[in-house]
Amino acid sequence: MGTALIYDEEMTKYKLLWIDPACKIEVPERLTVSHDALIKTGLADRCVSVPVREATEADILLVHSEEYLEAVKKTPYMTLEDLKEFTLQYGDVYFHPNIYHCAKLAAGATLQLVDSVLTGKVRNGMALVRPPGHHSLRSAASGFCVFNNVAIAARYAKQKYGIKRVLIVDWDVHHGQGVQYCFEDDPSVLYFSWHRFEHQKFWPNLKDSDYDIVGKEKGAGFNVNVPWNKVGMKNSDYLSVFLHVLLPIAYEFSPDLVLVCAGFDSAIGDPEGEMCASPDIFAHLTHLLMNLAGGKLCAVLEGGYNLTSLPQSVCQTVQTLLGDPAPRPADLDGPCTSALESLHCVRSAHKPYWSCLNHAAELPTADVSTKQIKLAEEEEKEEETLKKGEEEKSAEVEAWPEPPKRITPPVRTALVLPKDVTCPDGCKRFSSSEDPVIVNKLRENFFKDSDDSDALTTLSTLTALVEKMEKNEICNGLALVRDVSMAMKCVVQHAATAHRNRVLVVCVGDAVVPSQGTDDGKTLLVQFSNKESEEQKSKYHIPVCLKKGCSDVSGFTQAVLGLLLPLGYEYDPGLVLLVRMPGSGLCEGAWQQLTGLLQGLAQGHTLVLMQEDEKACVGSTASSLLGVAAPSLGNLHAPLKEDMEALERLRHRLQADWKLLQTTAPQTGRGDEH
Ligand code: FKS
Ligand code: ZN
Repeated sequence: MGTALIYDEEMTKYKLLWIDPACKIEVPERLTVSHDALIKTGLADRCVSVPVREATEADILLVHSEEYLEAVKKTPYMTLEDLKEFTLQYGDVYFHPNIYHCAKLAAGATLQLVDSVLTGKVRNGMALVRPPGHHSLRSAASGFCVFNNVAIAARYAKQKYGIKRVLIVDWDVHHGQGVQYCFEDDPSVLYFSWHRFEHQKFWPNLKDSDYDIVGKEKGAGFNVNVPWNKVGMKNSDYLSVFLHVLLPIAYEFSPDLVLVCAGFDSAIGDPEGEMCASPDIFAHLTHLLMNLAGGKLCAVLEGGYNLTSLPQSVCQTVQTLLGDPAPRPADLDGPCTSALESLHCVRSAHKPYWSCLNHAAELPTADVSTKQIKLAEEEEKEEETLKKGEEEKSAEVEAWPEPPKRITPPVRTALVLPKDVTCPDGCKRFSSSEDPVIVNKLRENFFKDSDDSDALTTLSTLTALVEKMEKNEICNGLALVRDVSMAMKCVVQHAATAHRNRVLVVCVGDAVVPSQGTDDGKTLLVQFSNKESEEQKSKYHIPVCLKKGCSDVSGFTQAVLGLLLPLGYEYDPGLVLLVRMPGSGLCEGAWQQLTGLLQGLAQGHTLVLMQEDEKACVGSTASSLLGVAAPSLGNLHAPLKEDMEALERLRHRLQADWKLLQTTAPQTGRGDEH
């Protein structure tokens, strides 16, 4: 099942016809450079090309008023003077004789994408459109937007396909207030947006964009705003918000469809956003959403005004949708104080609505008045800047390197299986001729006093497989072995001595885990079990105790999102060793989610170890390794209170060593300390 790409040159055929500094950045080249880059990199060729269509009046009326539609309909016949005047009633937008046609195509392209995904023609896709949509209101154009493409698509998916829950992720750097207003009282559409806010000093300057606007009536809790109060946010800030806000809520919400307002003005170099996230962060943002809704994800272009970082970011997104492993994320050194303040505020505002946040830290009570103070401070600062005439501040952006080409290994998934187990489609059975040096070393370490030649063969095969993964000849692998503990020990030992890369070992279930490498940081070991007694021996050995072990899906999922992934991203391993102990109690769906999510690390280099008698799991595990989306976990019940409290304590304890685990800012974090 492929990835759809929807584009039509016609949408480049309108532009600003007069002088307006607010609108001059919204140019036709935004689309051409993005599409050209997809062609030049060969990505476009790998996609299923789907034609655009015009949205019908009925489609547009799903969101907009008849009066507004009638007004826009007249614009193709207006003179330049009339167009200028028509434009004046709205904010930061321009009209052109051909924009109505393009706006119908932009909305229609979005619906074509939704149709392609929901009929199963493709599994996901991206639409490159102009004009964008997320600011437009029921009866008004705004911020370059005429019709609200994504909002229309959400209503359309519900109406035409009976979709129950839609998640809209708006990673554009502006607040999609149009989407928020459209669904603010609707619990079937969860809207998440992060946006440059600067205590309301940034366009569209609305109180409604702050973290305490959580939705109304039945929709309370289904609107999630993350305000950025400083510019210069980086990869760590974005990833922290995904791991500690969006994903916990999204997994609890359990959408049937994910729509992304994919604006790339949140990338480095953008004159509007002034943020510092690198284009390859979009590979991770995309990857992290791809196991929701069974992989049904539609990305729709919104903003993005730097004609270099825009096409780079678009390519990262599309390549990830195609299933290629994401590149190792760069410089994840933890979120900045301002981002932590926002994180803390949103988590606290949403505490009442989501059981995953039930144990999040409270906000200090004085916060409402703080808002006024912060705004005043911001205003003062601005005055000072003006006085000093320091206008050059935004002019200079440090150059960033072009994201390196993502080379995908010739073999995606290699399996080490007993002869009587058939190799699933799309995978390669792995065997290797024995390297006498390795065999001798293994015999020395593991078989001093026995002569188990079968086991020795398995171990030497595993070692060879790890070697091939390190050389990027194979992406990932799965081995069914007789003795999981011994295989784990062997791979860890090999890695700690021979492997140049750091190894993240994720152990699911009870086991005596090897501590090799955890003293010098060559391995990071995270173990999920119900063994209370396990104590942490070093920064690199982290036992996670859950009351019912891994059998409580909610608790396990939250531990993966809020603990394992932040640790994994910060540690940045070159290999992930995922070990499933016999009788771990982890259900198949959660296991597939874990396998899928972990592939965001180490360029997808994951080696899975399972016990011989778990043959039944081979098919589903292999398909997760091949990049097939995990099935949705469905409606999760609330996780156990004690587990969530224990998790929160553990995170708190580890925060000094692992910055990506932080969810509160130093100054405002007093509320949760005892
Ligand atoms: C110029 C001020 C411009 C308007 C910004 C509009 C942003 C539009 C967008 C969209 F995705 F809709 F295109 N203010 N210094 O990027 O959010
Ligand atoms: Zn934007």
